[in-house]
Amino acid sequence: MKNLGEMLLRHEPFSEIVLGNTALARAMIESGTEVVTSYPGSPTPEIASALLSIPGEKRPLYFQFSTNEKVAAEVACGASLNGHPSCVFFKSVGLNVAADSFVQLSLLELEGGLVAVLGDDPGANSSQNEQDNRHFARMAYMPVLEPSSPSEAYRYYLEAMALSRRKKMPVILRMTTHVCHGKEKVAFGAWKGGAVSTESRFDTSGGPMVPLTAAALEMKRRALARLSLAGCEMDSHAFCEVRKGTDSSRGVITAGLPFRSLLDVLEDSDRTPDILKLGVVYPLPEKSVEDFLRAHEQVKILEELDDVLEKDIKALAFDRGIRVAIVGKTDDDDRIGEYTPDKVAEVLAKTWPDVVPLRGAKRQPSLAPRPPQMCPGCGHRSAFHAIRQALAKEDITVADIGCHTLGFLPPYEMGEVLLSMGHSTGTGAGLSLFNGSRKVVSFIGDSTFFHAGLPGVVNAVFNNHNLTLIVMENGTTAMTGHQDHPGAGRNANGPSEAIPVRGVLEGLGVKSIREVDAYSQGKLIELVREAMAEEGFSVVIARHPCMLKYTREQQRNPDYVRKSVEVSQETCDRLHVCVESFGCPSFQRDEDGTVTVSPELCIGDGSCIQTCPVKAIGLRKENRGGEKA
Ligand SMILES: Cc1ncc(C[n+]2csc(CCOP(=O)(O)OP(=O)(O)O)c2C)c(N)n1
Repeated sequence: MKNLGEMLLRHEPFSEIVLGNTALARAMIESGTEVVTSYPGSPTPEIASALLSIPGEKRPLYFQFSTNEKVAAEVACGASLNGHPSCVFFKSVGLNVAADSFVQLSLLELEGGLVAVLGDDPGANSSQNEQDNRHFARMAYMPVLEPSSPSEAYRYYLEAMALSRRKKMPVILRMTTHVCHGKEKVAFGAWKGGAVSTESRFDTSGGPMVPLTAAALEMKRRALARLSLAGCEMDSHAFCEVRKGTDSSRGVITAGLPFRSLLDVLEDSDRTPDILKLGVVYPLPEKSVEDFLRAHEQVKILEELDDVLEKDIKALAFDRGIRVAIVGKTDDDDRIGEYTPDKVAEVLAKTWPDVVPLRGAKRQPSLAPRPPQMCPGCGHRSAFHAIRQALAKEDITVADIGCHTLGFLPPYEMGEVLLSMGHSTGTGAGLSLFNGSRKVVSFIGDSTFFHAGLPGVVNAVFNNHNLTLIVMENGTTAMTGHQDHPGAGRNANGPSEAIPVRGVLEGLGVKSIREVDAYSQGKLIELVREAMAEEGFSVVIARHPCMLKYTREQQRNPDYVRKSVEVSQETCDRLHVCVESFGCPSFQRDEDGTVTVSPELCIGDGSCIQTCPVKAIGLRKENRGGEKA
């Protein structure tokens, strides 16, 4: 695909091989979605990259990265109330942050419609848990469509937006990692083009919008009525597809990725059950499910993560007196991990061993697993290497979420507990209570600081907690692909006023603030020691730009010359601080203890030079005298 932005704006129908996330971006444009908001998190950021690949002046919708998922949901809600078809998207655990506002959305008259695209992450590929957001749908009275492929993601988004606009209710499109990142040839429709309307359609005459006691109940009644109507509308062939197998006594009810994996598993089987593939997973399409149950003697519910469909289907069978054997999860293992073909084969074999063909050994990944690690030149590495030297062995360290979570791994081993984005100040504060002998140090990244870190800081000031917070400031949201945050001086649409971390801390009443470039390791050690020696709440800002981002930007310059350090073999006395304590992956230790530098990995930042006790590391001769990164 030559130019993603141009492709997304094509007027005539076309087919293209695209990611599920790219298919969604086109669906947003085709459906006339006018406002899209998000907070970055895997598996969804490529939706934003696709939309942002369209130059701002040509982009037919407004997009923003909000400060967190709750604000993103609120901005999309406000835009929809004003008549603009809106979409908010974020990752699975983002819904926990958004929840307070999110659960209210169905109580409103969303004039323009609102689709919430949720990127669930079975297998916890890049999340702190595997949470199944179908549970939230029940609490929030929102229908959930669940595509199993990029083509379906495209089609279901269009359906979700149409339903949402018709009924003025929010609709969830539940994506999962492989559907977001899978590629498929998708047949797209036409797009007429068109400008965003500036007419304000905010109007409260359609019913109450402020849920004060009696109104809250009336609003709930309206939400429930809409949900059940939407459920009936979606109980159709468009979302409930039956595939005939060779064994008509048995059936499988499934949805999403498990459906695709099931097809893969059954490819070589000669005893294949019928399949009911659900595109709508909440509310349960009762008529389609009932018909399927009545037509079979045994039905297996094949669903990833929790037993959401299973519970609903068993209840339906009981209520309607259907005589059928329903088998869902057989053990806790069935609730864990992604339903890849291997996993589906394993799960299905526990119920129907004869249906699952004998598969050879599990497909092995072609690459050996490698632990994640910080990039060469990462300021977080310098910071951890230094801070480790400032801490006593018994001190307690609290991790937060971001690239700096990798400080948990050897050789730094810092950050001993982790809950969620922005938790570290609060959790650290709790750990500091009745704790006279062990100092507490919490870490937080700058995007996280703005996202959910501020209330913890306010609490630490308000309640005089005794801990040191280290803000690992690299100027970007590095872990999810370098999205701008409020401190970056840019937003998704261009330059914006940077909100300085230090200024915010001062404004929040923090009295003890120190800051230093994370590459100045000696100074950082000194500042952390000073901060920890104080009673009360102290903050150290360890700042260095994300070097992956910086290097990528530099490489766009045709005059860019890649630099590298080298190890003087005459001076090196094999203390191995560079490989064992500093741990930059550019250093390689041979079996005889010789250390060399891989020039393909090294970026010549020189942050390692100071770590060598015998000064054996230096810039390569040809790079000396040049500008330092
Ligand atoms: C509630 C929630 N939203 C989004 C994410 C995805 N996510 C993981 S780390 C991160 C931000 C990291 O940025 P920052 O705090 O600046 O640390 P850095 O990676 O730059 O070191 C995000 C958005 C998440 N884990 N949880």
